[in-house]
Amino acid sequence: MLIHNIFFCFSLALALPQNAGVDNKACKNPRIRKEWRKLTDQERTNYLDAVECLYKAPAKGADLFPAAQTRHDDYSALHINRTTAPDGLTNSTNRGLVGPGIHFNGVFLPWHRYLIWNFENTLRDECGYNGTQPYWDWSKDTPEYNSSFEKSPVFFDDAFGGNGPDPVVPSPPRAPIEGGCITTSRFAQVQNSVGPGYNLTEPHPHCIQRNFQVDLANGALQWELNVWPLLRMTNFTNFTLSFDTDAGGVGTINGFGVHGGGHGGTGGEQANVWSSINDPIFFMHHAQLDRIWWVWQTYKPENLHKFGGPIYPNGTGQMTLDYPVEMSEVVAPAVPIRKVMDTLNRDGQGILCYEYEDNGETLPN
Ligand SMILES: [Cu+2]
Repeated sequence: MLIHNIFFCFSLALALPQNAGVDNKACKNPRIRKEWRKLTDQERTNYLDAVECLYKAPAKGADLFPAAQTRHDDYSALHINRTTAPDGLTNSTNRGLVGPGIHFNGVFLPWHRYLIWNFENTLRDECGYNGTQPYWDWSKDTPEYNSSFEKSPVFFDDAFGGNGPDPVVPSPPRAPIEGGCITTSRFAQVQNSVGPGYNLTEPHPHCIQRNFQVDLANGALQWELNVWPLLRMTNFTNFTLSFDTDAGGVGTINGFGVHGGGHGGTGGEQANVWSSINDPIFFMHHAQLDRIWWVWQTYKPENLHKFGGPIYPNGTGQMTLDYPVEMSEVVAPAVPIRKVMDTLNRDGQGILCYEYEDNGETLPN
């Protein structure tokens, strides 16, 4: 008992000066993010209204990325730009970045976490939304739950619309995996002007294309088969890189992890590493990926501050918590990775304040 008390006083004395004065930044009322199916009809409508609002509001970053016409384009341009330019498109006209990018490296999960946080804030600050970013637990739409990808309620007419029925898409330029324009839901009207692929210089208005790859999705997006192997990992580098490999080694689709399973399974522009963000299903999918990281961080407390991974997708370099998570001037300032590690900002040094609703998901032993 005495030992316990001494330890308690000692740790309190250590903790107090460090945290003094930053209590106001700590997260007191976290936003709770819910699965699409757990929202009420009104909550779903409110989210869709807010996203539609971004597709209609004018861009703030047209001088940064001349192709951007809408506020949603600001976000798409940001993702395209940070994904870095293909060879030959790195000139100043299109602000083509070279460098490690934001996929297949250490910053992948923190970057997309911070992106979604800013997107959620923009929906709330600029489109009158008072809810949170929902997530799509696609594992519920696989044979594991006696369902199948294309039957997901996210693809309903009153949600994000369905498949692209006509796989032939005319010019302007196409995504690498072509698909048809979606014809259902309010998003059938959307015209995105940045992309497809790496296009930031001139508006190329185009529809949201999809091209479902049902077998790929059903094989790559099961919870116990594909997510449990991730959750069992004890090393962050292995954990994050395994979002893009067949982590279990037993999945039916070799080489596709849960990240590519959602993108490639939806197909069309969603399969484009640069401009997948043009499809509103992007944020639903990436919120689920962020949630998997959150589950990993919370069900074993020692995982909360674990971080690592290469700087470059080819495996070179070592990222640290000081590496910047960079947005664009019309979205949010850059922050070091350490500030987006804890969604509940328990040390008062971070910026986030949300968590995911516990929906009774099973966890590996
Ligand atoms: Cu991305």
